[in-house]
Amino acid sequence: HYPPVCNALEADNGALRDAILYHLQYSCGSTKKEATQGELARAVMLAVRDLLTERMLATEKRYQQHNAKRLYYLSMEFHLGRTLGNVLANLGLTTLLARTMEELGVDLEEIREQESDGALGTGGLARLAACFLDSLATLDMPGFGYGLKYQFGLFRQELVQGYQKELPGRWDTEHNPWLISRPDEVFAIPMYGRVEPSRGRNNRYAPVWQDQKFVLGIPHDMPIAGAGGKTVNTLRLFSARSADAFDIQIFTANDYFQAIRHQLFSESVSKMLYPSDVDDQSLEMRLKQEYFLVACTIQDIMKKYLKTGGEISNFAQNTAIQLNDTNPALAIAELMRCLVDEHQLDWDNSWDITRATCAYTSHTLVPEAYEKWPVQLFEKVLPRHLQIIYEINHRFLHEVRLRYPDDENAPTRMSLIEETGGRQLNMAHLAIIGSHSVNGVAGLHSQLLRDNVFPDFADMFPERFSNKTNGVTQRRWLYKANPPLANLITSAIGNEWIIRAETLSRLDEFAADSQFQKQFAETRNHNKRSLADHIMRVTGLVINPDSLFDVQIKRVHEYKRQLLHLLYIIHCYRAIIEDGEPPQVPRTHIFAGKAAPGDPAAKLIIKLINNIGQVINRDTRTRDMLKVVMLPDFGVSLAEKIIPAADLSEQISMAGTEASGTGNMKLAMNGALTIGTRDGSNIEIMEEVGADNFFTFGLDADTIEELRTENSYNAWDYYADNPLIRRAVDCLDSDMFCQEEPGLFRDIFASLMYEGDYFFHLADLESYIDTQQQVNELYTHPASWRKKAILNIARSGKFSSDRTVMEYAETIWQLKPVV
Ligand code: 26M
Repeated sequence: HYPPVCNALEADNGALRDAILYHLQYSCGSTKKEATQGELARAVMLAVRDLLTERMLATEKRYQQHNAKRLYYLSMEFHLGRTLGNVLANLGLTTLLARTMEELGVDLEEIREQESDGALGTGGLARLAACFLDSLATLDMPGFGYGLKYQFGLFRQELVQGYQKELPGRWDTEHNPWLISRPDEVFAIPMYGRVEPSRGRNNRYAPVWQDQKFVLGIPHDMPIAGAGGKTVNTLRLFSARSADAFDIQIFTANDYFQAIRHQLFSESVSKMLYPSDVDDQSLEMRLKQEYFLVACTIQDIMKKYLKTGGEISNFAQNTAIQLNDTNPALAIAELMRCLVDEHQLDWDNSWDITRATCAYTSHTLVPEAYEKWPVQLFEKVLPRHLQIIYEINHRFLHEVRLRYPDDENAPTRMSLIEETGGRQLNMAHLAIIGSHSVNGVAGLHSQLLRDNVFPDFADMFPERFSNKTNGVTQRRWLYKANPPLANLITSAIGNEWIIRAETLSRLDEFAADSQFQKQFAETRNHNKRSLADHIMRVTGLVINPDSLFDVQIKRVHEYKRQLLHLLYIIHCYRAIIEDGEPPQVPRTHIFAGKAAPGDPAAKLIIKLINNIGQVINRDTRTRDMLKVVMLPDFGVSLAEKIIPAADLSEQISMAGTEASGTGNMKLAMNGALTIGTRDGSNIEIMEEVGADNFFTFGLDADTIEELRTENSYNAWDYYADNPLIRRAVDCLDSDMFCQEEPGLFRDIFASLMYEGDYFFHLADLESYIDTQQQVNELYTHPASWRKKAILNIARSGKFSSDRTVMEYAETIWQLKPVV
């Protein structure tokens, strides 16, 4: 069973209080009387951090004693959210701290609200990485995150007159109490320069990379505590510093401005997170960032490995590197450079080691998301790495020709270098060739990777390809985010589910129990009231807490089809005002999500959500039957507020576009019912919870593929055949929702009707409306609804990231718990 942690502290109440007061005085230079909320929060976090630091050191010692194999999870993004509440939950300190703060006369909730989200990421890939770190530590596995310490993480979103406005995020990386900076462990990272051929030892060809510029990488460690608090791993984030700042000479050399300029140039490398889903102009900076992460990481791994007495030849037996999408795929070239140039290993040995070490996960089916680097740019920044990539390619294409002698196009299709449209490096090809494992993140996604995206590679290396369906940590997303429900679950089945999510299945027998249902409904009502209060505070809008809460919370992107949801809302609105047909149940539609700053289509969708809300919310004819809310600044903390209050989870991407989805899992785990297409992990959620307990609709991926190849989707057919569809879509051509800015949404109308609509909205709209009708129907039978909701929780065990991480550990990393 889940151990009640930190028993010692529980007994020794005074210790935590003393530690907080100590830090208030000596770390914040303040007193209890004078301290601001911010200073109190800092003192609390530092006191808690001390507990983590002890465990972190003990954990490292344990790993060294066991000479344990280590996993390095390389990711350009980690979306951590707040840390304090999560640490308290995992260490079992929540009650003790609450009591301590009460004694000190401080409101713990206010202190917790002081912490801002660590949002060093844009979307699902970044949050998945954070869930994996939680699971690795909980499973006592030596798994370490490696990323960048951006000065500016993801932008903060405000809504100004319904438009997204981007502001700097609030996460303070400079004075962050969780981060332990280690300036003494600095790494020097070379870039630019040129390669000179020369003869090394034994007359061996030994190219020399010369005249490089150096950027320094400083590591900062964030302790990652697992449940129970026995294991505390780290997330290591690098920040960039100028090499010259450490070289006093340049400042005394009378070239002050030159020195400062060089400093700015270097430090810009970790300045900000690029919203990855946008083609931007700053390609060169992005390339430097990706390389900087990879180079710091490989140096660090190698240094640690050698320091603990490891032999280079055994490197892969002791080290696993997981590449979180292609962003860190350069690790393959950098590891080769390190082995060949710095450790003078021969090529074949180096290549075997590299491939045995690295593994690659793809997270998308969006074609634009597959990274390609212009060869020219690459050559300028990383001349030695380009040579290495040419050599890898040369040898690989030789294999391809031997293997497919009759397929003369195979080498062109599979090459690392694309010759069409300007020479470009294909990073996915590098990742596949240089890894022993390639995986997708849900069953359908992995199949589509094999069949459609990388068919040549799947044919040549079938054993490399596998599926690892995503998961989420139930500790943050249920235990911490939803205490009323978590307590109810524990009172029914005990608390083992916190570390063994599959035991949630014990709830199955409570699904029809009227007493349990009643208590479940109470938790839901409580959460819905809290969310209604929050909505009131943030937007000024009064919503009906007894209405059905219908939520769509995720990045705003055309493929996720927020527009489909909006067309349904418009349909409902017109049915009320024109047909006098109020819906069977009152609904509140709750949206939240950010658009990429460089994605005008997504930004216009945000404006449309807000305008539809404006019009509908103040139309007295809808009374409290229909409301539309958009909450600003979606992120982990807002998700933690919305998810526990959701009745219905919208997962309506066009089939074949959402790699997996993880919000769908969080919502199901909290007892929301899903309305979803047969896409990503929706398919597996439906399999687990049962088709009776899931609302599915729309075309499947095969049918969509067919329509596309036959070129037979025609939006006008659906428009002509169904007057309700026409009535809804026509609103976008009119100024119904943009009286003040006439014609504002005509581009959306055009994208749906004239431009072939890549996302086939209208093909699924009728089926979606019908299914929403079934949702209403069911909601009028509370007992049936609750039973299905409880069954969703009971059968969500598969979607714990503990399960996912165990699968990676067994089949890709060969990683074992170290206890
Ligand atoms: C890039 C350029 C232009 C347009 C879009 C992109 C782009 C799209 C997706 C870039 C990156 C993208 O994916 C990153 C990501 O977060 N993917 C998500 O990963 C999650 C974890 O595996 C999955 O659950 C989500 O389905 C997937 O979208």
